[in-house]
Amino acid sequence: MSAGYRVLGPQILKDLHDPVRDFAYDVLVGLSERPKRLPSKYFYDDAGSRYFQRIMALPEYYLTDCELEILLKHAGDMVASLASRGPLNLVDLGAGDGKKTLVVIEHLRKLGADFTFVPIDISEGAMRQLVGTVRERMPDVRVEGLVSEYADGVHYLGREHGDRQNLVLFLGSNIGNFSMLQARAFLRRLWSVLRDGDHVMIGFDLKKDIEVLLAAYNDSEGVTAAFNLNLLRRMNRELGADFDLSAFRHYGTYNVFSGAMESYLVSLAPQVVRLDALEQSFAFDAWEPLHTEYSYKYLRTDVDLLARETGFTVETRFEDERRWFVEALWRVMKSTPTPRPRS
Ligand code: AVJ
Repeated sequence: MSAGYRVLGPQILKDLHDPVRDFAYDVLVGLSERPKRLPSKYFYDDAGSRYFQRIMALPEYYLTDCELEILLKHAGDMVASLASRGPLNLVDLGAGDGKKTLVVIEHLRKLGADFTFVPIDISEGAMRQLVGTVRERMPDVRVEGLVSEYADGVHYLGREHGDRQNLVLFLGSNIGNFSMLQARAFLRRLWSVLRDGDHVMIGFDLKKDIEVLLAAYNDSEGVTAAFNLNLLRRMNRELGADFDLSAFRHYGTYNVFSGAMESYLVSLAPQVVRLDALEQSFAFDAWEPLHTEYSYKYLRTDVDLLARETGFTVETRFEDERRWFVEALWRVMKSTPTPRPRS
Protein backbone atom coordinates (compact mmCIF):
# COMPACT_ATOMS: atom_id res chain seq x y z
CA MET A 1 0.00 0.00 0.00
CA SER A 2 1.38 3.38 -0.96
CA ALA A 3 0.40 6.88 -1.89
CA GLY A 4 2.50 8.90 -4.33
CA TYR A 5 6.01 9.36 -3.04
CA ARG A 6 7.61 10.23 0.26
CA VAL A 7 10.85 12.08 0.84
CA LEU A 8 12.72 10.38 3.66
CA GLY A 9 15.57 12.67 4.57
CA PRO A 10 17.82 14.48 2.08
CA GLN A 11 19.11 11.40 0.30
CA ILE A 12 16.31 8.94 0.06
CA LEU A 13 13.40 9.57 -2.24
CA LYS A 14 10.95 6.78 -2.35
CA ASP A 15 8.93 6.82 -5.54
CA LEU A 16 6.28 4.25 -4.92
CA HIS A 17 4.08 4.69 -7.92
CA ASP A 18 4.92 3.80 -11.47
CA PRO A 19 1.64 2.48 -12.84
CA VAL A 20 3.16 0.79 -15.90
CA ARG A 21 5.84 -0.86 -13.78
CA ASP A 22 3.19 -2.09 -11.30
CA PHE A 23 1.19 -3.49 -14.21
CA ALA A 24 4.25 -5.20 -15.71
CA TYR A 25 5.12 -6.71 -12.35
CA ASP A 26 1.60 -8.09 -11.79
CA VAL A 27 1.62 -9.50 -15.33
CA LEU A 28 4.99 -11.18 -14.73
CA VAL A 29 3.72 -12.76 -11.52
CA GLY A 30 0.35 -13.79 -12.97
CA LEU A 31 1.55 -15.22 -16.28
CA SER A 32 4.27 -17.17 -14.46
CA GLU A 33 1.65 -18.98 -12.33
CA ARG A 34 -0.19 -22.18 -13.12
CA PRO A 35 -3.01 -21.66 -13.82
CA LYS A 36 -2.12 -18.31 -15.36
CA ARG A 37 -4.01 -15.36 -13.94
CA LEU A 38 -4.23 -11.55 -14.04
CA PRO A 39 -5.81 -9.15 -11.49
CA SER A 40 -9.22 -7.91 -12.65
CA LYS A 41 -8.43 -4.30 -11.72
CA TYR A 42 -6.48 -4.03 -14.99
CA PHE A 43 -9.72 -4.29 -16.99
CA TYR A 44 -10.40 -0.65 -16.29
CA ASP A 45 -8.29 1.38 -18.65
CA ASP A 46 -10.41 4.02 -20.41
CA ALA A 47 -11.52 1.58 -23.12
CA GLY A 48 -12.30 -1.08 -20.50
CA SER A 49 -14.41 1.37 -18.50
CA ARG A 50 -16.38 2.14 -21.65
CA TYR A 51 -16.90 -1.58 -22.30
CA PHE A 52 -18.16 -1.95 -18.75
CA GLN A 53 -20.63 0.89 -19.29
CA ARG A 54 -21.95 -1.07 -22.28
CA ILE A 55 -22.16 -4.23 -20.11
CA MET A 56 -24.30 -2.35 -17.59
CA ALA A 57 -26.77 -1.52 -20.38
CA LEU A 58 -27.10 -5.15 -21.54
CA PRO A 59 -30.44 -6.89 -20.92
CA GLU A 60 -28.64 -9.97 -19.48
CA TYR A 61 -26.55 -7.95 -17.02
CA TYR A 62 -29.30 -7.65 -14.40
CA LEU A 63 -27.08 -6.30 -11.59
CA THR A 64 -27.28 -2.62 -12.54
CA ASP A 65 -31.06 -2.73 -13.12
CA CYS A 66 -31.65 -4.44 -9.77
CA GLU A 67 -29.53 -1.97 -7.86
CA LEU A 68 -30.99 1.04 -9.64
CA GLU A 69 -34.48 -0.24 -8.83
CA ILE A 70 -33.56 -0.51 -5.13
CA LEU A 71 -31.95 2.92 -5.01
CA LEU A 72 -34.81 4.63 -6.84
CA LYS A 73 -37.22 3.16 -4.31
CA HIS A 74 -35.23 3.31 -1.07
CA ALA A 75 -32.20 5.61 -1.29
CA GLY A 76 -34.24 8.45 0.21
CA ASP A 77 -35.06 6.45 3.33
CA MET A 78 -31.54 5.15 3.54
CA VAL A 79 -29.86 8.56 3.64
CA ALA A 80 -32.55 10.69 5.37
CA SER A 81 -31.33 10.18 8.92
CA LEU A 82 -27.68 10.66 7.92
CA ALA A 83 -28.45 13.92 6.15
CA SER A 84 -30.04 15.32 9.29
CA ARG A 85 -26.91 14.62 11.34
CA GLY A 86 -24.80 17.37 9.81
CA PRO A 87 -22.26 17.75 7.00
CA LEU A 88 -21.00 14.62 5.29
CA ASN A 89 -18.57 13.23 2.77
CA LEU A 90 -20.27 11.05 0.19
CA VAL A 91 -17.41 8.75 -0.82
CA ASP A 92 -17.89 6.46 -3.83
CA LEU A 93 -15.39 3.60 -4.25
CA GLY A 94 -15.16 2.49 -7.88
CA ALA A 95 -17.65 5.13 -8.95
CA GLY A 96 -17.41 4.39 -12.68
CA ASP A 97 -19.99 6.45 -14.57
CA GLY A 98 -21.78 7.23 -11.29
CA LYS A 99 -25.26 6.51 -12.64
CA LYS A 100 -26.44 4.87 -9.42
CA THR A 101 -24.62 7.37 -7.23
CA LEU A 102 -26.44 10.24 -8.90
CA VAL A 103 -29.68 8.82 -7.48
CA VAL A 104 -28.22 9.04 -3.96
CA ILE A 105 -26.95 12.56 -4.67
CA GLU A 106 -30.39 13.66 -5.87
CA HIS A 107 -31.87 12.55 -2.55
CA LEU A 108 -29.20 14.33 -0.51
CA ARG A 109 -29.87 17.52 -2.45
CA LYS A 110 -33.62 17.22 -1.94
CA LEU A 111 -33.01 16.77 1.78
CA GLY A 112 -30.93 19.95 1.75
CA ALA A 113 -27.88 18.05 3.03
CA ASP A 114 -24.47 19.70 3.27
CA PHE A 115 -22.18 17.21 1.53
CA THR A 116 -19.04 16.84 -0.55
CA PHE A 117 -19.02 14.18 -3.25
CA VAL A 118 -15.73 12.22 -3.26
CA PRO A 119 -15.75 9.74 -6.18
CA ILE A 120 -12.75 7.40 -6.35
CA ASP A 121 -12.06 5.42 -9.50
CA ILE A 122 -9.09 3.72 -11.10
CA SER A 123 -9.99 5.02 -14.57
CA GLU A 124 -9.10 8.65 -15.27
CA GLY A 125 -11.39 8.70 -18.29
CA ALA A 126 -14.38 7.51 -16.25
CA MET A 127 -13.56 10.03 -13.52
CA ARG A 128 -13.39 12.96 -15.94
CA GLN A 129 -16.69 11.91 -17.47
CA LEU A 130 -18.34 11.62 -14.05
CA VAL A 131 -17.03 14.94 -12.74
CA GLY A 132 -18.18 16.54 -16.01
CA THR A 133 -21.67 15.08 -15.64
CA VAL A 134 -22.02 16.32 -12.05
CA ARG A 135 -20.70 19.81 -12.95
CA GLU A 136 -23.20 20.05 -15.76
CA ARG A 137 -26.28 18.58 -14.12
CA MET A 138 -25.71 19.63 -10.51
CA PRO A 139 -23.38 22.65 -10.54
CA ASP A 140 -24.05 23.30 -6.84
CA VAL A 141 -22.50 19.97 -5.74
CA ARG A 142 -18.93 20.10 -4.39
CA VAL A 143 -16.84 17.36 -6.05
CA GLU A 144 -13.37 16.12 -5.12
CA GLY A 145 -12.56 13.23 -7.46
CA LEU A 146 -9.64 10.91 -6.84
CA VAL A 147 -8.11 8.68 -9.52
CA SER A 148 -6.77 5.68 -7.65
CA GLU A 149 -7.35 2.07 -6.80
CA TYR A 150 -9.31 1.11 -3.67
CA ALA A 151 -6.35 0.65 -1.34
CA ASP A 152 -4.97 4.13 -2.07
CA GLY A 153 -8.48 5.59 -1.91
CA VAL A 154 -8.97 4.17 1.57
CA HIS A 155 -5.52 5.42 2.58
CA TYR A 156 -6.53 8.90 1.36
CA LEU A 157 -9.77 8.75 3.35
CA GLY A 158 -7.81 7.91 6.46
CA ARG A 159 -5.69 11.03 6.05
CA GLU A 160 -8.63 13.35 5.41
CA HIS A 161 -9.50 15.25 8.55
CA GLY A 162 -12.47 17.38 9.54
CA ASP A 163 -15.54 16.68 11.58
CA ARG A 164 -17.67 15.42 8.75
CA GLN A 165 -19.35 12.07 8.94
CA ASN A 166 -18.64 9.70 6.07
CA LEU A 167 -21.00 7.70 3.92
CA VAL A 168 -18.93 5.32 1.80
CA LEU A 169 -20.66 3.78 -1.21
CA PHE A 170 -19.32 0.51 -2.56
CA LEU A 171 -21.96 -0.25 -5.14
CA GLY A 172 -22.56 -2.57 -8.07
CA SER A 173 -21.24 -5.74 -6.45
CA ASN A 174 -17.72 -4.36 -6.77
CA ILE A 175 -17.08 -6.26 -3.54
CA GLY A 176 -17.68 -9.47 -5.54
CA ASN A 177 -14.21 -9.19 -7.07
CA PHE A 178 -12.77 -10.00 -3.63
CA SER A 179 -12.65 -13.50 -2.19
CA MET A 180 -14.45 -13.76 1.16
CA LEU A 181 -11.07 -13.53 2.91
CA GLN A 182 -10.08 -10.44 0.89
CA ALA A 183 -13.50 -8.89 1.47
CA ARG A 184 -13.09 -9.20 5.24
CA ALA A 185 -9.58 -7.72 5.09
CA PHE A 186 -10.77 -4.85 2.90
CA LEU A 187 -13.74 -4.05 5.13
CA ARG A 188 -11.58 -4.09 8.24
CA ARG A 189 -9.16 -1.65 6.64
CA LEU A 190 -12.07 0.58 5.62
CA TRP A 191 -13.51 0.32 9.15
CA SER A 192 -10.16 1.35 10.61
CA VAL A 193 -10.04 4.65 8.68
CA LEU A 194 -13.68 5.48 9.44
CA ARG A 195 -15.08 6.84 12.69
CA ASP A 196 -17.71 5.52 15.05
CA GLY A 197 -21.13 6.28 13.54
CA ASP A 198 -19.92 6.54 9.91
CA HIS A 199 -21.80 4.48 7.33
CA VAL A 200 -21.08 2.25 4.37
CA MET A 201 -23.60 1.30 1.67
CA ILE A 202 -22.64 -1.90 -0.12
CA GLY A 203 -24.29 -3.66 -3.08
CA PHE A 204 -24.14 -7.46 -2.94
CA ASP A 205 -25.19 -9.74 -5.77
CA LEU A 206 -27.04 -12.76 -4.40
CA LYS A 207 -26.75 -16.43 -5.31
CA LYS A 208 -29.47 -17.30 -7.80
CA ASP A 209 -30.42 -19.52 -10.76
CA ILE A 210 -27.10 -20.42 -12.36
CA GLU A 211 -28.54 -19.93 -15.87
CA VAL A 212 -29.21 -16.28 -14.99
CA LEU A 213 -25.62 -15.87 -13.81
CA LEU A 214 -24.14 -17.55 -16.88
CA ALA A 215 -26.17 -15.36 -19.24
CA ALA A 216 -25.08 -12.19 -17.42
CA TYR A 217 -21.39 -12.98 -17.91
CA ASN A 218 -21.67 -14.48 -21.41
CA ASP A 219 -23.91 -11.96 -23.13
CA SER A 220 -25.23 -12.65 -26.63
CA GLU A 221 -23.72 -9.47 -28.13
CA GLY A 222 -20.24 -10.46 -27.00
CA VAL A 223 -19.62 -7.24 -25.05
CA THR A 224 -18.33 -9.16 -22.02
CA ALA A 225 -15.99 -11.10 -24.31
CA ALA A 226 -14.66 -7.83 -25.76
CA PHE A 227 -14.27 -6.41 -22.21
CA ASN A 228 -12.22 -9.47 -21.22
CA LEU A 229 -10.13 -9.49 -24.42
CA ASN A 230 -9.41 -5.79 -23.97
CA LEU A 231 -6.98 -6.84 -21.23
CA LEU A 232 -4.81 -8.43 -23.93
CA ARG A 233 -5.05 -5.30 -26.04
CA ARG A 234 -3.99 -3.23 -23.04
CA MET A 235 -0.90 -5.41 -22.55
CA ASN A 236 -0.08 -5.05 -26.23
CA ARG A 237 -0.25 -1.27 -25.97
CA GLU A 238 1.26 -0.60 -22.54
CA LEU A 239 3.72 -3.47 -22.18
CA GLY A 240 4.73 -4.03 -25.80
CA ALA A 241 3.09 -7.46 -25.94
CA ASP A 242 2.06 -9.25 -29.13
CA PHE A 243 -1.13 -11.05 -28.08
CA ASP A 244 -3.25 -12.19 -31.04
CA LEU A 245 -6.77 -11.47 -29.77
CA SER A 246 -8.32 -13.89 -32.22
CA ALA A 247 -6.31 -16.75 -30.68
CA PHE A 248 -8.12 -16.43 -27.33
CA ARG A 249 -11.73 -17.05 -26.37
CA HIS A 250 -13.72 -15.55 -23.50
CA TYR A 251 -15.21 -18.13 -21.17
CA GLY A 252 -17.42 -17.32 -18.16
CA THR A 253 -18.36 -20.11 -15.79
CA TYR A 254 -19.96 -20.49 -12.36
CA ASN A 255 -18.08 -22.30 -9.63
CA VAL A 256 -20.84 -23.78 -7.46
CA PHE A 257 -18.41 -24.68 -4.70
CA SER A 258 -16.79 -21.27 -4.22
CA GLY A 259 -19.92 -19.36 -5.24
CA ALA A 260 -18.20 -17.20 -7.83
CA MET A 261 -18.62 -16.41 -11.49
CA GLU A 262 -15.16 -16.88 -12.97
CA SER A 263 -13.93 -15.34 -16.21
CA TYR A 264 -11.19 -16.82 -18.33
CA LEU A 265 -9.41 -16.21 -21.59
CA VAL A 266 -8.67 -19.59 -23.12
CA SER A 267 -5.82 -20.03 -25.60
CA LEU A 268 -7.19 -21.65 -28.76
CA ALA A 269 -3.81 -22.92 -29.97
CA PRO A 270 -0.27 -23.46 -28.75
CA GLN A 271 1.38 -20.06 -28.90
CA VAL A 272 4.20 -17.96 -27.50
CA VAL A 273 3.57 -14.36 -26.49
CA ARG A 274 6.35 -11.82 -26.13
CA LEU A 275 6.24 -8.91 -23.65
CA ASP A 276 8.90 -6.30 -24.39
CA ALA A 277 8.42 -4.50 -21.07
CA LEU A 278 9.37 -7.72 -19.27
CA GLU A 279 12.00 -8.91 -21.76
CA GLN A 280 10.19 -12.21 -21.43
CA SER A 281 8.03 -14.60 -23.43
CA PHE A 282 5.21 -16.80 -22.15
CA ALA A 283 4.09 -20.06 -23.72
CA PHE A 284 0.41 -21.03 -23.83
CA ASP A 285 -0.72 -24.58 -24.56
CA ALA A 286 -3.85 -25.16 -26.61
CA TRP A 287 -6.87 -24.77 -24.26
CA GLU A 288 -4.73 -23.34 -21.48
CA PRO A 289 -6.81 -20.94 -19.37
CA LEU A 290 -5.84 -17.45 -18.21
CA HIS A 291 -8.02 -16.49 -15.24
CA THR A 292 -9.06 -12.83 -15.23
CA GLU A 293 -11.90 -12.31 -12.75
CA TYR A 294 -13.92 -13.59 -9.82
CA SER A 295 -17.41 -12.21 -9.16
CA TYR A 296 -18.50 -13.72 -5.86
CA LYS A 297 -22.19 -14.17 -5.17
CA TYR A 298 -23.58 -13.98 -1.64
CA LEU A 299 -26.20 -15.61 0.51
CA ARG A 300 -28.30 -13.22 2.62
CA THR A 301 -26.84 -14.85 5.71
CA ASP A 302 -23.28 -14.23 4.39
CA VAL A 303 -24.02 -10.53 4.14
CA ASP A 304 -25.14 -10.02 7.73
CA LEU A 305 -22.36 -12.20 9.08
CA LEU A 306 -19.78 -10.20 7.10
CA ALA A 307 -21.01 -6.99 8.75
CA ARG A 308 -20.66 -8.39 12.26
CA GLU A 309 -17.28 -9.96 11.57
CA THR A 310 -15.80 -6.68 10.38
CA GLY A 311 -17.08 -4.25 13.00
CA PHE A 312 -20.30 -2.97 11.49
CA THR A 313 -23.96 -3.19 12.48
CA VAL A 314 -26.67 -3.63 9.90
CA GLU A 315 -28.85 -0.53 9.77
CA THR A 316 -31.11 -1.48 6.85
CA ARG A 317 -31.03 -3.68 3.80
CA PHE A 318 -33.25 -3.66 0.75
CA GLU A 319 -33.77 -6.06 -2.13
CA ASP A 320 -35.20 -5.61 -5.61
CA GLU A 321 -38.52 -7.21 -6.61
CA ARG A 322 -36.85 -10.31 -8.02
CA ARG A 323 -34.77 -10.61 -4.84
CA TRP A 324 -31.55 -10.93 -6.81
CA PHE A 325 -29.55 -8.12 -5.23
CA VAL A 326 -29.12 -6.57 -1.77
CA GLU A 327 -28.28 -2.99 -0.91
CA ALA A 328 -27.00 -2.95 2.66
CA LEU A 329 -26.48 0.07 4.90
CA TRP A 330 -24.05 -0.59 7.75
CA ARG A 331 -22.91 1.60 10.60
CA VAL A 332 -19.35 1.64 11.94
CA MET A 333 -19.24 0.38 15.52
CA LYS A 334 -16.08 1.16 17.41
CA SER A 335 -15.28 -0.13 20.88
CA THR A 336 -17.36 -3.32 20.66
CA PRO A 337 -15.37 -6.50 20.15
CA THR A 338 -15.87 -8.11 16.75
CA PRO A 339 -16.68 -11.82 16.87
CA ARG A 340 -14.06 -14.34 15.90
CA PRO A 341 -14.43 -15.57 12.33
CA ARG A 342 -15.61 -19.12 11.81
CA SER A 343 -12.70 -21.47 11.24
C1 AVJ B 1 -17.83 -4.22 -11.90
C2 AVJ B 1 -16.84 -6.04 -10.77
C3 AVJ B 1 -19.14 -5.54 -10.42
O1 AVJ B 1 -18.16 -8.54 -11.47
O2 AVJ B 1 -20.13 -8.14 -12.27
C4 AVJ B 1 -19.10 -7.47 -15.50
C5 AVJ B 1 -17.49 -6.60 -13.67
N1 AVJ B 1 -17.26 -8.50 -15.27
N2 AVJ B 1 -19.06 -8.46 -16.39
C6 AVJ B 1 -18.96 -7.82 -12.07
C7 AVJ B 1 -17.95 -7.50 -14.78
C8 AVJ B 1 -17.94 -9.10 -16.27
C9 AVJ B 1 -18.50 -6.45 -12.57
N3 AVJ B 1 -18.07 -5.58 -11.44
